Amino acid sequence: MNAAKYIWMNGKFIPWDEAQTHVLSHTLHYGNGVIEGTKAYKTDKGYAIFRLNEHTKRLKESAKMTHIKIPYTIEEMNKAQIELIRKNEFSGESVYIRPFAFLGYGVMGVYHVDAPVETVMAAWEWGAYLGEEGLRRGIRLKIASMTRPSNTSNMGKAKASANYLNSQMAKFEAVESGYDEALLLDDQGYVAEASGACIFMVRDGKIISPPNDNTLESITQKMVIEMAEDMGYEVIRRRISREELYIADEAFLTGTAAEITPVREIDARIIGEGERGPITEKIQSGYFDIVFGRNKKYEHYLTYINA
Ligand code: PPE
Repeated sequence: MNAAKYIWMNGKFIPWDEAQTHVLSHTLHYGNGVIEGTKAYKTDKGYAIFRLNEHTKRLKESAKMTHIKIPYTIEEMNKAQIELIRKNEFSGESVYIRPFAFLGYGVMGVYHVDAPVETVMAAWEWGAYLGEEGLRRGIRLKIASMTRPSNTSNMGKAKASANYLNSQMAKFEAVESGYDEALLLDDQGYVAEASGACIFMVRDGKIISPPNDNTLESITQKMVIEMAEDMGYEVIRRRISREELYIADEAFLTGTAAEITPVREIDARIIGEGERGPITEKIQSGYFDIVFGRNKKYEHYLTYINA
């Protein structure tokens, strides 16, 4: 990964290499940690963080769900992220921000509430999540043999570290099988989400994405829906089964890291023409216009770090 200069840890900026934790940290053993993934883009007016407050709020909400008491307010954490981008003096087109909270050292055993809470904001330059070529040509998806954990056994709306074991196993299976990314079904067999992104399909000019019944409440998904409706498309939230995806005209993934990544193949079925579809292309360029500050209408979603 691309190291940066500073990391914000428990209220202070410290050199990147000094942001350390004990090997007996609670989260390393039992997996209760919460993360965010936020992105800053280099606009004409300097770096701007996209939908900062919503990401920070979701971190707080994930922590509430998994019962981690983050001792900082949303405002304090927003400020830390703005300062983090300034202090690190990045130069790339975009910067990924990873705010997170985990349980530190001092308590062993599953009962977690007495473990100390560590709060961290880190940022680094991270290129295209599924590759530059994936953004242009589309990626190949494999439906994983494992499903998303059901709502009776996990909390899919918490962006909790523990949920990423499921994502990791699915991703590993997909990559081992020669695909780029994994798509997970829910425990009822309906399409849920990819290992680290949401999914949309296009059929007969309509844009369709599953409800968040068994997925993260994705901020990029919300952005795409608002933008697509403004462009005049009909957007439908409803359950999708796997065979319907196979015959979609277009499909694409959405996420902070994945941005808008076209899907050209799913389980050896070519989607549409096997390339980035025309509606996908419009959504993708519309999204980049928003995050790079080229669309005034959505500028309220940007927090300029030099403002
Ligand atoms: N579902 C999952 C499981 C997920 O991890 C993400 C984001 C999304 C949906 C999309 O959410 P949003 O970013 O709010 O639109 N995945 C993050 C982590 C990726 C990683 O590998 O790390 C991200 O995109 O930042």
